[in-house]
Amino acid sequence: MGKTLTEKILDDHLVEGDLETGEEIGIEIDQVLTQDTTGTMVWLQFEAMGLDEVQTEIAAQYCDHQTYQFDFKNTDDHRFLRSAAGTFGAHFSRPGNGICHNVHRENFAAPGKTLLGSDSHTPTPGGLGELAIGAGGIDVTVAMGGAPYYIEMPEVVSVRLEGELPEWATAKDVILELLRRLSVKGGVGKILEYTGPGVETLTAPERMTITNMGTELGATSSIFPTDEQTKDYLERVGRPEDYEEIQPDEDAEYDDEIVVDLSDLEPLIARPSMPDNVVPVTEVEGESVEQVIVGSCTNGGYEDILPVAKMLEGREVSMETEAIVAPGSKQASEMLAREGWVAEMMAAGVNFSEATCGACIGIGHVPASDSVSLRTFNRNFEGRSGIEDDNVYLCSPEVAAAAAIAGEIIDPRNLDDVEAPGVELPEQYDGSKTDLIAPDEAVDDDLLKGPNIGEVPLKDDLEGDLAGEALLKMEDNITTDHIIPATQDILMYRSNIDKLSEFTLSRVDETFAERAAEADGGFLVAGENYGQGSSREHAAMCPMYLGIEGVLAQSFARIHRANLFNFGIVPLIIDEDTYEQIDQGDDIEIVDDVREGVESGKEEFTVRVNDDWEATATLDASERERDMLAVGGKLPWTKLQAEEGGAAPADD
Ligand code: MIC
Ligand code: SF4
Repeated sequence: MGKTLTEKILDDHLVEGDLETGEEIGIEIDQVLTQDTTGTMVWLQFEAMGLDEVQTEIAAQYCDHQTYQFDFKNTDDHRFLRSAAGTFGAHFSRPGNGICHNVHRENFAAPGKTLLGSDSHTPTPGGLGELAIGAGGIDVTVAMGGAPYYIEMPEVVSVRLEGELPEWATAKDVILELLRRLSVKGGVGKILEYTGPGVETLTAPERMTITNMGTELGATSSIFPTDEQTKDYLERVGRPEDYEEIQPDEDAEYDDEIVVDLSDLEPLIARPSMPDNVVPVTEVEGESVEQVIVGSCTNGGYEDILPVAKMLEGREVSMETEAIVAPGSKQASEMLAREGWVAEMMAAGVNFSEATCGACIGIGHVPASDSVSLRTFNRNFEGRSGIEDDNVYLCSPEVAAAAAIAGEIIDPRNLDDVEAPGVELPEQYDGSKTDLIAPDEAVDDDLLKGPNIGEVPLKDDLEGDLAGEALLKMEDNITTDHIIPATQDILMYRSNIDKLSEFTLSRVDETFAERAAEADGGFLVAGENYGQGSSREHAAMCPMYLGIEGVLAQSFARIHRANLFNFGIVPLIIDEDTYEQIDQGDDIEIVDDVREGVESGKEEFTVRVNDDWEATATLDASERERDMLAVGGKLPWTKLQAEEGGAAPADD
C-alpha cells in the first residue's frame, strides 16, 4: 500500500510507535518556534528543567503579539526572550519584525521537515510541505531540548482540489468553504492533506493561507505536496537549496476524502462570532462597516496586501469606515514601501500599522460599540477584538478592500470599475534581515528577568481522592480566549501566573477565580470541543494554579487536552445526559481511587453527584499521559525521566 505525504514525513521522523491511527507515536522535531506570549513560559520551563542548549536544527523566538509595549512588563518580556534566545541558542526576531508564522515561512520553513510551535497557527508552512504542529509551551520546551514529541497518530484525510479559482474567489474562500462544510470541530484528530489537480493552480502563499486556517477546523495539521510552485517560492525568498520534492504515492490510501471544486467557489465571509459561520458575501451585502483590517498570519503577506493596494489605487476609503493595514512581516512593509504601495494606500485613507498580531487579540483597533468590523483574520470569537458583543466578520483581503471602498459589505464582483487584482508574487522577497538575530550574533548570554517575570507553577502528585464542587458549567466550543483572554490588560501577565490566574474564566464568570481559590479544589464542566482555539498552556496552568483538579467535558480540543495532561488536570469525558444533569454548584466525587486508576490504565470512572446519582466518565489517555498525570504534569515527569535516563531532553 502506498503512503500519504504525511506518513512519509512521519516515517522519516519516527522514533517510537507505529503509524496506526489512534496509536501514540513519538516523532523527532527539526524546528521549533515560539512567540512572545507563550515564549516566556517556554524558556522558564527550559531553565527549570536544567537544560542549557537548544538541540533542534532551528529554534526561533519571535516577538509579535504585543509589540506596542504599552507596559514595561511587555518590554521586560521581550528583553527576557532576547536573553533566553541568546543564552540557549535560538534565533531572535525583534518586536515589530513580524508575526511568527510569516517570518518563519520567509526564513526557515522547508519541505519534509517537522516543526513544533507554541502557537496554534504553526501549521502555516504546511503550504510548503513542512509537517508543522501547534502545541503547548512545555511540549515545545521538551522538543527543543531534544526529546521526541508525542502525539496520537491522526487520521489522514485527502482534500482533493479540482478546477481553478474564478476571478475574485481566493485561497481564503477555500478554507472558509471547508469551515462552512466541516465546522470548527470537523478537523479534530485529522491531518488534512491537499491533493488533486487544483493544487498546482495555487501559489505557495495561497496554500499557506489555507494551511494556516486549518487550525480553525481543529485539525492537527494541514499539508500540501511540493512542486514547481513551492520551488518558485523558495527561490523568491532566497532559499532554493531548501527545495525538496515530496508527494504522496499514487496509490496512497486516505482515511477519508473531501472534494472541493475551486471553480465553484465565490467570495465567502464568516459572520460573527465563529469562524465556521460562513455564508456567501452576497447574503450580507449592504451591512454598513465601520472598520476594515487587513493583516494577520492568515492574510498579512505581501501577496495579500498588494491586491488591496491595487484596489485602492486612485480611490478613497469611505468616510464612514476606518481602514487599517497591519502587515504580517516588516519585510512585507518594507517591500511595499519601496514599491510605493504604502504611500498609495495612505493616500487612499489607510492607516498603516507596524507588523504585529495586535488587533487580532484585541490589542489596538478595538471596534466601536455596536459596530461591524471586517477583518482578514482567522478568528472572530466573541470578545476577542477587545469589546464584548462585537460583530467581527472574517473575509479575504479583496472583500475587505471592497468594503473599505463602499463603506458596507459588498461582493467585490458588484463593485463598479474595479478590476480583480489577481495574485502576484514579488520577483524577490528582499527585505532587510536586521531584525533577525542569529544565535552566533546573540547580544546576551545570561537571562535578564524583570520584576514581573515569575516562577513556573508546579503541582503536587495526583491524589487518590478527587472530590469538589462543579465550580463552573459551560456550553459547547468554549475557547481558550474565554479561559485566559489575550487582551492587553491580561496578556502582560503571561509570565506571572500568580497574577494571571486572577483572570481565569473571567469572560464566562467574573467571580470564578475568587471562588476557585476559596474552594481550593473542584471541577469544571463543559460541553463539546472544550478549549478550542489557541495553544496557550496558561489556559491549563491557571486553573491548575487555582486548584482545579478535573474537567468533565463532552469532548476536548486537541492542544488544550494535551495541556491539561501537561499540568496534571484530569480530563474526563462525559456523555450528553450526564452533562445535562450536572448543575453548577453540584458536589462531584470520583468514587474510584483516581491515582490508582490512572496508573493502572483504568478507563471508566464512576462520578457521584450530590451523593445522589452516579454516572460514568471516561479517561482516554496513553500510558505516557497517565504517567504524567500521576506525578503532577509534564515538568515533574520530564525531570523524573531524566533522572531515570529515559526519553527526556538531552542536556548538552
Ligand atoms: C491566538 O491566535 O489566539 C494566539 C494569541 O496566537 C495564540 C497564542 C497565545 O495565546 O499566546 C495561539 O493561537 O496559540
Ligand atoms: Fe497572531 Fe492572530 Fe495569528 Fe494568533 S491568529 S498568531 S494572534 S495573527
